[in-house]
Amino acid sequence: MWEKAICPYDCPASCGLLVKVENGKITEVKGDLGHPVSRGIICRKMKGYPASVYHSERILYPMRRTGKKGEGKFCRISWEEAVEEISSRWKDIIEKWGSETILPAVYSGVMSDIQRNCGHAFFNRLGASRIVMTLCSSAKGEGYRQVMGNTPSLSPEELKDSDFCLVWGCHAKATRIHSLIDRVNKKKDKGRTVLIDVYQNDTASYADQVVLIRPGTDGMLALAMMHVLVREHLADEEFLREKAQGFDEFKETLREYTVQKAERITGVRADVIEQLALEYGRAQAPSILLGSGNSRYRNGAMTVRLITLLPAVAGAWKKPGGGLCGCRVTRGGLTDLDQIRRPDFRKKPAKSVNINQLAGALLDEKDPIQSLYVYGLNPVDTVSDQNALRKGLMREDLFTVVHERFLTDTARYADIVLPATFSVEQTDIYRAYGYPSIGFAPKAVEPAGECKSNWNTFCVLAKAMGFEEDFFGWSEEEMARHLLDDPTDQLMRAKKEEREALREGGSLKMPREDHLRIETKSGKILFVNEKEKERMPRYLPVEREEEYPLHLVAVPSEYTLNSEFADREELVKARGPMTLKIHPDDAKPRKITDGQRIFCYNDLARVEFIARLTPGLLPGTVAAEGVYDLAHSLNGQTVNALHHQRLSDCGEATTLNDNRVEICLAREESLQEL
Ligand SMILES: Nc1nc2c(c(=O)[nH]1)N[C@H]1C(S)=C(S)[C@@H](COP(=O)(O)OP(=O)(O)OC[C@H]3O[C@@H](n4cnc5c(=O)[nH]c(N)nc54)[C@H](O)[C@@H]3O)O[C@H]1N2
Ligand SMILES: Nc1nc2c(c(=O)[nH]1)N[C@H]1C(S)=C(S)[C@@H](COP(=O)(O)OP(=O)(O)OC[C@H]3O[C@@H](n4cnc5c(=O)[nH]c(N)nc54)[C@H](O)[C@@H]3O)O[C@H]1N2
Ligand code: SF4
Ligand SMILES: [Mo]
Repeated sequence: MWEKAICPYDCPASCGLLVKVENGKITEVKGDLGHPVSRGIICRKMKGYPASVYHSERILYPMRRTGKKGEGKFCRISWEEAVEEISSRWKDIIEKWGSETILPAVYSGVMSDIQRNCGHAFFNRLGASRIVMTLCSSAKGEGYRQVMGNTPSLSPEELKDSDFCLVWGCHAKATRIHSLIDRVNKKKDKGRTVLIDVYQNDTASYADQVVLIRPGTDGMLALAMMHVLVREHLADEEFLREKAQGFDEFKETLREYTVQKAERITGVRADVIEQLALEYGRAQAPSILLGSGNSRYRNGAMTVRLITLLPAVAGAWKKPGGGLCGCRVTRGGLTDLDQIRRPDFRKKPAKSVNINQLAGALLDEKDPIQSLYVYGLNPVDTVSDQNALRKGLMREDLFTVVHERFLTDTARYADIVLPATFSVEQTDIYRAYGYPSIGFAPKAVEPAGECKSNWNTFCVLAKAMGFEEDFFGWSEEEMARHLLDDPTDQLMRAKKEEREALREGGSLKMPREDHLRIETKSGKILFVNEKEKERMPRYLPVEREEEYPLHLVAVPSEYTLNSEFADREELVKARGPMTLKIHPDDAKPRKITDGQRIFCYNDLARVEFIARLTPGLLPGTVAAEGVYDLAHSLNGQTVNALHHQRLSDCGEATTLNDNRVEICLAREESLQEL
């Protein structure tokens, strides 16, 4: 029997799946042709999902640590013992130090509404500290918002109508295959696609032109393009008069951003900038598919703010297919997350910890965290400053609970490990973040072993903590019903019959948005924003720590998804060992050749990689693809050990692409056979 399911991972499309159920287990997975966004196309990672769900190393019951922290030695215990130990330790901690010394840590392991958000209700009720969830793209969201407010950006499906598309800081082949298909299908007829990236990733083969740029300098490129548009009278004066605010004042500041100045900063040749600007300005409906790569910098929000101004200058939004794609896709939420997060359960304000500074928080002796509860997150592999984070997790006095599916690098530090379910074993609502689409999928099979979903785990913990709210007595099916029975204004825009059908399982797509209804207070696109610290957008350079001459960026891998799928041998094998892409001009003076083992280092760490020499990036840039686990590292650390805990200019976001490093040979022998 084939059942409808939806992919739970942190990917823009939330693909529709069909799972074959035999004897209470899923045995096959394929794309759901009826899904309005993914239309049957899914990635190879999810085609092999049954191998992950029934993997021999999956955690099937609660465990207590028997070895040292980090060592990975555990013994089986019952759920009753686990819950008793957690609740009695927490009651003790609350009495001695207060509830704020308990910190939950969650991010994007599971993206469906209930399972991702239900922990907030529990920890609000507990009075725990809050985790600020800005590990991904909050600087990008903030930069866009400062110009466009809540105006929805393009849905990727609209890109087919664009005759000139800039794929900007986006490895779409790995992370947005459907958006790329939406674009490329049209490209056969007319219209060019240009990739602007710091390295020639595999998306390049879908582009007509690749523009390589120095990391963190895209704001300067956008300014120089706008300089050319104004100089060549390609700015859409009529559109700007009607729809924008502050353009005349902003226009004056563009004088200094010449293409020659931009060449010195960005590394992109002046004539290429000129050509890009002219092509963009002369296109009928120019579009930008914006990834998050260039927002993960100390100037990330400003970079995105400047890129967001480009389509306004060109009046691109008024043409079908013109505008910017890759930011928020609907005006408001398709579900009301407060119904799951229950901010009303919190009795008084609590301190908050930024997820990118988790390491610092765990090592803070003045205000120590006594207990950490990790779920849907694998911070040892995905968060910055890996070595400091591991040092924090080693603290003997820190009571750590990890709710997981595998004994990840983080779970190895836990005092108690709880077994988590896979998506096909839980009921949930799935909103795609890259498309205006929403789906509902009841669980297809019962949980393996003694695994429990996040929702069911928090319900059990709530009971043990003596919480009496009815909410913690609901089943996840009841929670889903509450959400679907009380649709948001946004969801009400969907056709009635489609909303009805959603309750039975499946997905719907929202009607196309009117991008000309600008959702700022004044109803105008904001060139100048009086509410911001930087009222006038301008180029903000990222500081360079001169002792380290190279810039390191960390980019996604096609074979894995953040730290997920490390369990799948075929994917890990296809991905290969940890490599660092280096330009030959940087390798030569350091006597580094292709395939050698090298160290990449800065003041935080010394991480070993295999050197991959390529002309596909500018000299001065090095790039590491993929999130590796420590077992697949070369010297027990990964690229995240080289990332500082610094935050972006606005949005308190990660700056994981903003690292200065040096490289040197690790050993003489070549390891080309790897
Ligand atoms: N070097 C480098 N670092 C990165 C990135 C990069 O590209 N390169 N990307 C960054 C980005 S954009 C992001 S969003 C973050 C993501 O970082 P994380 O939020 O850590 O995301 P994942 O690695 O996807 O998942 C974390 C864990 O959630 C577990 N999990 C999955 N489903 C469930 C569930 O239902 N319940 C529970 N309890 N656990 C579950 C998985 O087993 C997995 O171990 O990483 C960031 N870090
Ligand atoms: N296969 C796979 N799919 C994924 C993920 C994965 O790890 N693997 N991760 C998921 C997650 S959590 C997310 S957030 C999404 C989206 O993931 P994003 O992080 O938005 O990744 P992309 O936008 O695809 O790729 C980032 C691109 O930005 C480039 N870049 C870095 N710095 C700069 C810069 O300064 N300027 C320019 N122009 N480019 C720069 C990098 O080289 C890279 O090609 O993908 C999701 N899908
Ligand atoms: S991981 Fe991404 S591309 Fe693959 S099935 Fe899931 S949503 Fe689709
Ligand atoms: Mo992300």
